[in-house]
This record gives sequence, structure tokens and C-alpha cells, in this order.
Amino acid sequence: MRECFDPQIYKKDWQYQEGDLTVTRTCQWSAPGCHQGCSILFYTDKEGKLVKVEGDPNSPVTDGRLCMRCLVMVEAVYHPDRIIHPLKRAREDRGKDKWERITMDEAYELCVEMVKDTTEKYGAKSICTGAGTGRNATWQSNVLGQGAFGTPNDNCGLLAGNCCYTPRMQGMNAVLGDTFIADCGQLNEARFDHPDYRRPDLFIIWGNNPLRANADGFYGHWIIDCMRRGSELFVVDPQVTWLSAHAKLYVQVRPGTDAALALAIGHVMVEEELYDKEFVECWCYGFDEYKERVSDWTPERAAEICWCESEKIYEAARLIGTAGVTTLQWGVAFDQTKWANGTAHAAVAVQALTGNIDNPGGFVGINFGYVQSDIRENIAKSLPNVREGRLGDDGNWGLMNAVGKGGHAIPEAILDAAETGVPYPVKMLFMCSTTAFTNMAGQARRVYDVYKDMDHVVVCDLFMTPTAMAIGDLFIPMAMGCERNGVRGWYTPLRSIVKVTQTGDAVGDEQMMLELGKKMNPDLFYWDDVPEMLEFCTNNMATVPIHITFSELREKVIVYPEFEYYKYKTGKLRFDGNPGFNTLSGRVELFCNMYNNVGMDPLPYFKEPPESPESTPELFAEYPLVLTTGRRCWEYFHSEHRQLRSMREFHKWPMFAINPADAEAAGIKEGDWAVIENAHGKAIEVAHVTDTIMKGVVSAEHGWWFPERDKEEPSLYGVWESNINCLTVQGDFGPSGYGSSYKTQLCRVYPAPEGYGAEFERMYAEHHNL
Ligand SMILES: Nc1nc2c(c(=O)[nH]1)N[C@H]1C(S)=C(S)[C@@H](COP(=O)(O)OP(=O)(O)OC[C@H]3O[C@@H](n4cnc5c(=O)[nH]c(N)nc54)[C@H](O)[C@@H]3O)O[C@H]1N2
Ligand SMILES: Nc1nc2c(c(=O)[nH]1)N[C@H]1C(S)=C(S)[C@@H](COP(=O)(O)OP(=O)(O)OC[C@H]3O[C@@H](n4cnc5c(=O)[nH]c(N)nc54)[C@H](O)[C@@H]3O)O[C@H]1N2
Ligand SMILES: [Mo]
Repeated sequence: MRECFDPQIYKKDWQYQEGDLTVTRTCQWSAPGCHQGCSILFYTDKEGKLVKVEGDPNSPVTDGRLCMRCLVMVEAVYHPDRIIHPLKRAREDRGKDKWERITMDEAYELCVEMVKDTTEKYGAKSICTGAGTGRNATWQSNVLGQGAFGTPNDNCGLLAGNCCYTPRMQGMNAVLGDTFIADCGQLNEARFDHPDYRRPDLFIIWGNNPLRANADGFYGHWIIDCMRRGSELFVVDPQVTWLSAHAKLYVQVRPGTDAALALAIGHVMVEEELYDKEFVECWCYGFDEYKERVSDWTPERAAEICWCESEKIYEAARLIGTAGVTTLQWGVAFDQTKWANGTAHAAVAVQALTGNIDNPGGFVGINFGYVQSDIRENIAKSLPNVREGRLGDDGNWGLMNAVGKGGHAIPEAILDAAETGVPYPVKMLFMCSTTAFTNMAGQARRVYDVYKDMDHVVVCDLFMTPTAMAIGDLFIPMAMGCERNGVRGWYTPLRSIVKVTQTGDAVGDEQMMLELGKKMNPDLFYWDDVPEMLEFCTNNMATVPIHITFSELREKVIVYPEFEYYKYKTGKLRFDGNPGFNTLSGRVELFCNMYNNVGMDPLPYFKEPPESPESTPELFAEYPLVLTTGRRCWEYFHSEHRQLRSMREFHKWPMFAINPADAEAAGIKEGDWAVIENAHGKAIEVAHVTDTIMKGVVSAEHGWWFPERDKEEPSLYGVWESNINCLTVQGDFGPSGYGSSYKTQLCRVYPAPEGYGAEFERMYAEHHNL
């Protein structure tokens, strides 16, 4: 640990005084949104107001670091646009700014009435609850839906093909029997001083930008910590990132072709015997079949598909095959392609060939899962009937979903039921931490069209969003991280989330769930308060229960569960306690029995995206650029933070990256507003003309709306101007039921109409009094 700060100032107590200010050491998760749970110091004044935040230098998790989204927390918490009291609006006034302030109690009563009305008319299953991505809001609405409303239909963000982490997670479960992550020494408090740990020699960073994203509980700067100690990088990405610029080897690929690259790397590793023979022989299943599958995947063949040099593929295989301790840090690019499972399988196979599975610095099994999933399962167990008839369980939505693999109702099945009324109608939405057609759902217009006809819509959010303005009838104001008690237990250590202040009526998702739950099913929601309920959560985690009260956790701030390497040798991965992996063969499955049993291709494979230069040449003639969308940026978490002037000063407008050669061909210069269009729709963004992006590829941002523009219909804060999900689709999932082409579309670009943007600049300046 660094000791370059003054221990007299930064103390290890959970709470202490610094002059007039009270300092609270805890963790920030959301709101505002993030996947990480960085250690934070909240400074509050005598009135209990938040006055500043800092990173906690005493934290082994983040070691004092904090990103810009946390550093502007005070601006976010006290932002004038924030909604801090409940609001209701008559159904006929949807799309109009005709909200009326009500009390919290009235809000809960209104919600209960909406649930009753829907249940009486159509049955409780016609209610869909829905959360967005891994914020501190992913389980509460689900538990509320099952436990209080009586519906299993959770997933109303309508992320097509569940194309975020689910394909990789379910893929890992099928092939490795558990979830595995890159080991940067984050699993023990002693980090690099832990006697069992050694840093990776090589990181394979694939379709992921961990410094910006900190995705899925993995803190990107852990890689920097390892680089400082000598780790090297191999990066695969169509665009240069900070990490690729510091890599030993960087391969730029056409979006959606990662599986071809992985198969060719596997081909060379097998041909040149650059794999860990002992590990493959003892612990892998199906090597002969895999060998056969990669036999014709020469680097020359893959290079043509990936638009890269074959020499680089040889180099990559030799680097990976000889590096020593190697680990995989991968991203959502694997999920946001139709062939998500085959692609994930191909990358895991490469990692398995290196033998670096569950070893120090390798790809390690992490059984300290999600606090939120466990509480969900605990509730589901006590209500077995609720799960029956869940949308998507009828076997029509992909082979993995057909065997009940998904943890949620299937987004496409919900959309279909909402449109057709089959097998039953969808009539009420309880949207908690998702904006659906502003950001999450593919084919945004289609989702908007069905959502606007719902009988009742409840939105639980922090700010008025285009989605809430369009369809909300009731708005419940949610708390920021500093305004709620919670626990953070996504993988690595259990961390406290301590409430230090209150703003208006805002409630945390846990509190909202408990208070509403009590009104509807007090037997199930019996806890007296949120800390007592959280204690139930930590004591009932399926994998690693941690028996700790909330006040004990608050004082400890961070608690590390025990972690062991080589669990496959000691029987700690399998439910039956035998050595091996928790797969059907007990080994890492290069040939996957589960895929085979459900009728999927059991081996890693590559297929062209459904729309691509190769699969649809006629479309490619019209739309000659490959489009990847949703590249993460420092300033924004999906559709959030657009209100914050600090963020807009760094990043004012939606941007797409385009190579200078393609920009010239399209008549576009740096900073021009330009139309990005394909067969499904269009969006207008500002061009960033840059050599960092591969020629022939456009990378466009997602989640854009403009708090400074007209809020009412039809503008809805300009949500249809730059909505990149007007160019994506629903229902193009792969055989598993997972995956969608969010990162593998085609498009063309051309200049926006003359003068486009001038009015928007004016609105922005006026809104911010510039
Ligand atoms: N600041 C911020 N952080 C976030 C989020 C956010 O919105 N903002 N969102 C969170 C969420 S929900 C998620 S899922 C994660 C995602 O985190 P990441 O996985 O890092 O997601 P992206 O930035 O979309 O994509 C990562 C990289 O993949 C590249 N890429 C695009 N298409 C392809 C492809 O076909 N193949 C390959 N190999 N690379 C490709 C992009 O150029 C980009 O550099 O981030 C989380 N963290
Ligand atoms: N084209 C394209 N589209 C994409 C992506 C892409 O790469 N390309 N990425 C996709 C991915 S991977 C994901 S996961 C989705 C994410 O999509 P979503 O998770 O739906 O993200 P948002 O649209 O930001 O909606 C979240 C809302 O929750 C509110 N919120 C924040 N914190 C809290 C909280 O603690 N409690 C409550 N109740 N509300 C809160 C925010 O203010 C915001 O309005 O987007 C997807 N959309
Ligand atoms: Mo995501």
C-alpha cells in the first residue's frame, strides 16, 4: 500500500472529524450509475449536507483513486433538475410537462392501486418490472415484482438478446462451470504482498476498455497496478485505446470477427504446440474435436475476415503461447454480436490452452457472486408459483433460454407479448433504473410505440428522463449513493454503503422495495428496516455467506471473503465436492456438452454478422461502413449525466469516430454534425475524424438526449435526434437466445443539413447561462 498521504488526515476509522467536517469512509456504487464500487470519503457539514468527496487512500480496492463522475458528485446531488419529490400525472397528459407533486405515501398508494387494477383486469403477470445494468438497483424491482406484485416478468429495459455480460456469463457456466475473471491481486486485502499472488505476465484485453468502463465489478486501474509491476498487454479492438497504445501487441479487427481471430490464434497454438499440454490433457475436454475445428482456421483465412495482417495473428499466438502467466479481460463486444456464445467460447478456449485457469494471476473462478442475485433467489424459493408462465420460458426464444438458463424474462418475449397479447398482454411497467428506448433497447422506436400504450407506468429515477416524460404516470424519486444504506458485493470484497445525507423525499431502491413490499405482502417483507434486510442478504448469499450485521460492516468498511486458487484440484468448484470443474464432463469444455445437448454447435465457431460486407453484399453496397455502437466514455454512464455542466464541458455532443479516409469520402470534417444511417433508421452525431479508428469502421456513441431541449412530445429532450438505437434491432439473437448486433451493423454517413446544430448550441448556451 502507498503511504504517501498523511495518516493524520486520512484515517482508517469509518467516520472521523476533519475540522468542521465529518468524514465518512464507505463505498459509492449508484446512483449516479456505475458498475464499480469505489472507496470514497464523503465530507458532510454540520447541517448534514454533502460538501465534497475524495478517493480513500486507505482502501486496498481503489487506493485513493476516483473518477470524474464521482468527483462531481456534489453537482449531481444538488442539481436543480433533480427530482426529489414524487410526481404524478394523468394518463392523458403523457408527453406533457403536467406533473403534480404528491407525498411519498400517496405515491406508494397510487402504485398499489395500479398493481391492483392491472391484476384485476389481466392478471399480475401483465406487470413487467425492469431494471437496467449493474447499478445498485438490479435486484430490488425484481424482488418487489415477484414478492409483492406477483409477477416473474422482470427485464423491461428490453436489452435485445440480453446482450450485456449474460452471454459471457452463461457461456462461462457452460464451458467452465462458473464465472471467471482476471486476477490482478484484487481478491485479497494484501494485494501484491499476498504470499500466494503473482501478477500476470500478459493480459489479453479483448473488446473491452476497462479504464473507462470498470465493467462488471472489475476496476480497470488494477491493470495499471500490474503494468507498473511488469505485466504486458495484447489488445484486440477496432479502435486504439489507452491500453492498446501501451500494448506489446495490438490487433485491429473488423467488429464482429473476434471469433475468427480466436480460432486462428488457436490454430497456431495447436500447430506450433504452444499450449499447456499437461493442463489440456488433464483438465480439458474435447481437445481432439477442437483441434479438428481449428485445423482450417489459418491466420491467412482469418486475416481476410478480420481485415488485419496474418503476421499479427502468428505473433499473437506466439505471444500468448509463450508469455507465462496469462489472463483474459474481455468486454461487451463479445455479447453485442449475434454469435455471442460461439465467440465467447473461442476466446475462453484460447485462455484454456494457456493453462492459466484458477492460478495466481490467471483467469480465476470467483464464487463470491452477487448479493442481489442471491436475495432474488431466496425470495423466489419462497414463492415457487410466481415463476410459472414467465415470458420467454415457453422454449421459443433460443436454446439456452429454452432450458431455463436465463435469470430474467426474455426481452424479446416481453416485447412480443406487449405487441400481440400472446400468451397474455403486458399492461403495466415498473421501470426502475432503466430508460429502455432512450438507451437500452434495440430498435428504440418500436419499443417506444408499444410502451406508450401501457395502462400504467411507474418510473423510479433521479432525473426526469425522455422515457419518464414520454410514458410515466408516477415518478418515484430515488436516492444518490450518499443518501442510502446498502451493501456492495459484486465479486470482490463486501463493502458498506453508508447513508450520510438526505435530499427531499428521495429513497434508495432497497427502502422503496421494503416500504412498497410491506404494503402488499408484509409476511415476506417483514424486516423492520433496511439495515436488517441487508443483514439477511449478506447472511444468505448462496456461495459465501458473510455473517455480519450492517453496523459491523459499516465499521469495517471492507470485508474480504476467503479466496483460494486451484479450486478445481481441491474439489471446491463442483457441487459434488469432487476435483474438476462444475461442467458436465468435470473439465474445461473445449467441446461443450451443454451446448451439444441443447442442439447448439458444441465447438467455438465463427459466423458473419447477419448484416455485414460478406453476408449482405447488396446492403453493404448501400451502407459501406461497419458500425459499432456504444463505446464507453469517461463522462457518461449510459444515458446519465447529460445534465451536468462539468461533463458537458468535456464532452458536449454525441460523437462518432471515423477514419480520415472514410470521412473524406463522405465529405465530412472534424466537428461536423453528420447523419449515420442504415436500413433500420438514423441518428445525427458529431464527427471525430481520427486515425485511431480502423478504416471502414464507424464507432458511434449511445445514450444521448439533451436536457436543454424541449422536454415535451414530440421532442422529448431531443431523444430521437441522436439515438443510435434507431439503427439497431430486436430479435436477432443467436441460437442460444443471447446476443444482438449492437456492435456489428452497417451504415453510411453524410453531412447533416446545413446549419444543423446551431440552434442546439444556442439552447445549450441559454440553458447554462453562457
Ligand atoms: N463510463 C462508463 N462506464 C461504463 C458504462 C458506461 O456507459 N459509461 N457502461 C457499463 C456497462 S453496462 C458495460 S456492459 C460495460 C462495457 O464496457 P466495455 O466492454 O469496455 O464496452 P465498450 O466501451 O462498449 O467496448 C469496449 C471496446 O470494444 C471495442 N469494440 C467495439 N466493437 C468491437 C468488436 O466487434 N470487437 C472487438 N474486439 N472490440 C470491439 C470498442 O472500440 C471499445 O474500445 O461498461 C460499463 N461501464
Ligand atoms: N447501441 C447501444 N446501446 C446500448 C449499449 C451499446 O453498447 N450500444 N449498451 C447496452 C448495455 S451493455 C446496457 S447494460 C444498457 C444500459 O441501459 P440502462 O441501464 O437502461 O441505462 P440508462 O438508460 O442510463 O438508464 C438508467 C436510469 O437509471 C437511473 N438510475 C441511476 N442510478 C439509479 C439507482 O441507483 N436507482 C434507480 N432506481 N435509478 C437509477 C438513471 O438516472 C437513468 O435514468 O444500455 C445498452 N444500450
Ligand atoms: Mo452493460
